[in-house]
Amino acid sequence: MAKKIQSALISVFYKDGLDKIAKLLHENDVTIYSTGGTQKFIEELGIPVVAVEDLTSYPSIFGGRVKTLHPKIFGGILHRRENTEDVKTAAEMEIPAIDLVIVDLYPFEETVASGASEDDIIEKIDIGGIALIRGAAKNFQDVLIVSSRNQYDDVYDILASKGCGTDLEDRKEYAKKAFGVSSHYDTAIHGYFLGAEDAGNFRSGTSKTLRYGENPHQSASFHGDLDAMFNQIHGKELSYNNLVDTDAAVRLIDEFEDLTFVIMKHNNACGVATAATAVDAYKNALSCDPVSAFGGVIITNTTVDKATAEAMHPLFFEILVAPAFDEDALAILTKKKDRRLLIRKEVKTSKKQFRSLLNGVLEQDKDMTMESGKDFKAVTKTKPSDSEVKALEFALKICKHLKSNNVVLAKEGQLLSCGVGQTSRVDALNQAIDKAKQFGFDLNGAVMASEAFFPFPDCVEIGNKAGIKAVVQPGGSIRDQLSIDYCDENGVAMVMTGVRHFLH
Ligand code: 93A
Repeated sequence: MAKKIQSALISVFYKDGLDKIAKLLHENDVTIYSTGGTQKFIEELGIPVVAVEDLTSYPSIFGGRVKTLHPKIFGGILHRRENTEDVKTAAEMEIPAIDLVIVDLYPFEETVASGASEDDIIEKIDIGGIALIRGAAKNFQDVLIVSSRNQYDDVYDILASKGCGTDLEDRKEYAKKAFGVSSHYDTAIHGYFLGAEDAGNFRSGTSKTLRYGENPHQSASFHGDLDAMFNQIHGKELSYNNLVDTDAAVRLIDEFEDLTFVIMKHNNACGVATAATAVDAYKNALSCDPVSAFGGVIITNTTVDKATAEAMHPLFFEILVAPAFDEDALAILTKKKDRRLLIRKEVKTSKKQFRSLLNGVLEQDKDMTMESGKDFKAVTKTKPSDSEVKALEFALKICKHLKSNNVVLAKEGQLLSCGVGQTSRVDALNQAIDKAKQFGFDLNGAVMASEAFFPFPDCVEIGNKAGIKAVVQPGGSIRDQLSIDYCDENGVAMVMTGVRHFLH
């Protein structure tokens, strides 16, 4: 049997949509208690309201900071209707039973997103409202909690169909939603205090529904603040896969200070080059693997000029991210309507990384270290030349951002080929050598980088036979000496970094 609601407390920030429910309650003789602004709104509908102040005999004080925080309110919500002691105390203290609580919290996240001052943001931390939500949800045995304006329509339907009554099942369901609302709200506040770098922007940003997930049958959404990072000036909305690729692209390009172009495909680089001009960097990046570049994501750390846009225009690519675009470059690039063009803004991102798995979430620090020539420990008789050191530094930066197991083959300023995501390092190397040959690169004098140690000397041997003359790897295998011995016997220079860069 549905339990008829006798009295309700309504305190909402956004009043829109409240009229239907308020009228229904009034038609069913429900006593409505309410706070200042909400009271005014309901009274203007011609519905009588008891002011919270009249119930508590206490005014709203401190600019509204304390308005519902009173035992008559919380006692009315929390006393157990089946407990004779509770009912007796409520009667003695003239505490009325409140059976329905409708709250719409101060818009904390919207206020943060609007760029408001800290004082304004702090004022939008709802205290009374969150306590009402938690109190009413705790006492779901007796009370129905409506904790967001998004719930008005569904709650209206329930109440209308049950003569303004509710079942325990309804009340428990809405208690569950209420704790979801309160936990999201407090997490957003926590995120604000932590700051974006520590928390991950998703904790304080907004949620955006994506067209679909990794595949069309998967629904998906993004939680965070993309607008803070990018200004999309052209093209379709970013998809789930676009976001994943863009993230990988951003991480890789951020390794480079020199003028660089990166082409990403399915989270891995299929072209990276550093050059004196943007157009050369682009062309060299594309030449690495023009087949994979089809449908890829391109990112650069320099302004895209007309010459580069002309070189790029024939390629079908999903996204181009750059710090700026020249007007005449834009005129060319915007000729294809679906192509997404993003201006990247200078914004710090989270130092943390999260991944959902099993029945939980993994959290770790992002891989923020990068070794340069001064960290290289030469372990072979042959030492790398200055230009080989530069090529090794370049190769290692790419290596760090490819799926394990990977091997990178490069020369100074240009990725020649890579093998990625293989279950053995030998497979990764063979893949890299095959691809380099496929696209016409001569590996003589090229360098090789590996994100983790060589467990056997086979990689240095295969690499050397393909023309590799210098190698960087972290070292740390119990069989390191076998790889070193091979290099010494064959005049290959090898350096170790001591730092592994797995990426899974
Ligand atoms: O400042 S508060 O945290 N102090 C309170 O005691 C309190 N009680 C309700 N904010 C409080 N509320 C919030 O006021 C509600 O969550 C709602 O968002 C808003 C409704 O105020 P009004 O009816 O005056 O527009």
